[in-house]
Amino acid sequence: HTSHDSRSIDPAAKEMLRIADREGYATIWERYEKQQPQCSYGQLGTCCRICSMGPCRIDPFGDGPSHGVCGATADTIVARNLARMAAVGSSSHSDHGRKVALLLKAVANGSNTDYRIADPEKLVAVATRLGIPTDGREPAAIAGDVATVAIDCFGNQGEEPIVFMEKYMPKKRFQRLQDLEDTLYRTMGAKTGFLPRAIDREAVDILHRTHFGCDHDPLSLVAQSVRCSLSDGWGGSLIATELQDILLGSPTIKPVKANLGVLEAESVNVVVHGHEPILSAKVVEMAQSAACRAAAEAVGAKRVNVVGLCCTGNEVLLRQGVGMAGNESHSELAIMTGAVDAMVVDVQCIYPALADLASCFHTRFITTSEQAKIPGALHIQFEEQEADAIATHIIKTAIDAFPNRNKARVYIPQHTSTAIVGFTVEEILKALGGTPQPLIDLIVKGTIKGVAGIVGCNNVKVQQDFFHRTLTEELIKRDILVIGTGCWAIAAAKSGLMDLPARDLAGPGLRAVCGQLGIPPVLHMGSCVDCSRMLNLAGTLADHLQVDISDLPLVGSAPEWTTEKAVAIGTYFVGSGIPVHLWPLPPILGGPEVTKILTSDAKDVLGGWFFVEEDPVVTADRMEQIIMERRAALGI
Ligand code: NFS
Repeated sequence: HTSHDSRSIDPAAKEMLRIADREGYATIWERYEKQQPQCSYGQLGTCCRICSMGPCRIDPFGDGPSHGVCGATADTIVARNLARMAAVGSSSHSDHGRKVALLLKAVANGSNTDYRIADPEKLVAVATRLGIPTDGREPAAIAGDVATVAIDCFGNQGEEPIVFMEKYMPKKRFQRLQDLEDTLYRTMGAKTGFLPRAIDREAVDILHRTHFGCDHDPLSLVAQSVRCSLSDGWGGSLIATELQDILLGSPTIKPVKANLGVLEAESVNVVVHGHEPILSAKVVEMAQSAACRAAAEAVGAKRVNVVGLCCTGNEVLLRQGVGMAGNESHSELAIMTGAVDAMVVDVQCIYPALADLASCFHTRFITTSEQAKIPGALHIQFEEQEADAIATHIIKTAIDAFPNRNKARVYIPQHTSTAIVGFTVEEILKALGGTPQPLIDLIVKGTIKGVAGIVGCNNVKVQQDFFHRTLTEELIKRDILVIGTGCWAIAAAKSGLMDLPARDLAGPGLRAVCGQLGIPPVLHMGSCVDCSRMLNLAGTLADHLQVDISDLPLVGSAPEWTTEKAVAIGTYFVGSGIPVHLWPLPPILGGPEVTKILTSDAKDVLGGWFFVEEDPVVTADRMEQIIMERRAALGI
């Protein structure tokens, strides 16, 4: 075994890993060791399994074959694999968004009465942005129109760009992408689009063009990856965020607790894990019902304590102030506490290993989506039109499990940190007095040098939270405001970086600003679909200054990234004009041309590009350097 300390920097994780070793529970870390050495062709992206003449592998050192059986080069293979990752990642975010759009439609036409329009103000704001009339109209009528526009973004068969992108993307960026299409058409004679036509279409386009014998041109494959990813960031994810705010309420700034210490020895503990707050928000709501409270008391529990993991945890954290049990690598550790009565999951980022692990305990591991079934789990299908009843049934299942809890095996590591969360664009603007101008002034003066957006997961190849925490600390030290989402945000919350005293870790400029505004130096903007909030913030600044996003001192990072969704996010940041750092290595280095396009050519074409770096301090240096170069170009 590697030592506990090399697996995680989180104190709660270290305690739980000691128990895992003692009890012999398998973990991601242990299974990772058993996978060594991992395939280097896979790491470089140069294995192809697309047709049955393969699988083919291209030797990166030039010793073996240089072409697949069909003649595909390393660059073709790498670009196709990358495009498929972008398509899967975009589809995951966007399919989530689709469900929210369909639910808004159902609420608007009265066919769903378990949900309601929780934030009419946000509804009017979204409708206004989309050019939908609101004056004197009933919320349901407006909501119906908003839902129709959103649904149309998925399946429209026209050639014009999707409406949400057109209405939300800052003008200069939209123009640049449009001009780019014309330029590439003129110079390459190729029809290469960057503006997505429909969300579903761009993903299907990738499935088609990466079929045997279609697109073999690395540039064209990368361009379509960008278009598909943009349909996620300015389409599917944006729709998820905006419509969830309408249906579930917009997040507000509030303090919460983060880490495994949010589990309660005396209560029925329900962990919601996955991504869709349509489910998790209901579980939180129903846990407070008189019936559930009475049922919990009847089995001798203090109450039903719902806590979150991963992005659905972020959703209920932001809106309902629910405690956060942890990020991706915490999911097994939560069950090992022996204090989880039910873990309720929907879609995405759920280890199948959780089913086996839960069976070592009294824990009910409950799947709820037909898109994410897991052998060994108890499946309770979630249906939006019976949301209240099904959420109640789920909680009762947890309550029924509570008496089977073996108290002698319960160990809850007593670690929590306070985090101030809920920094949506609306809340940031409110804190600034209603306009982005004060933030712009601070950046112009250099009090804040720029803004870094950090996203992404945990990855067993990186000590858990180490890169997230070190990079974040290094950036705020350099007077760079850090914003972000996803499992990074959970890492930051657990590390105390989202609490007010963390301002003492910031440079003098940022520290003063935090003191003045009463905010932490590191801002939680939400779940991974809420990366759209970061795009929106960037867009708000760009439009206010009448510049492109790529002119602004902004930079992104996905340290500890794991999933295909992270590929989509990184790619739509780049396509939106934001340079993005990545670690671990993306599986592209076996394709020299693809690597050059993404790390160098993209700079001129899109204004955003990728760079790879293993050391967090060097990463912070490079991010600062990018910010300083952009400041210089703006003459500030
Ligand atoms: Ni984002 Fe969020 Fe976490 Fe990674 Fe998964 S939960 S959607 S993909 S692992 S940050």
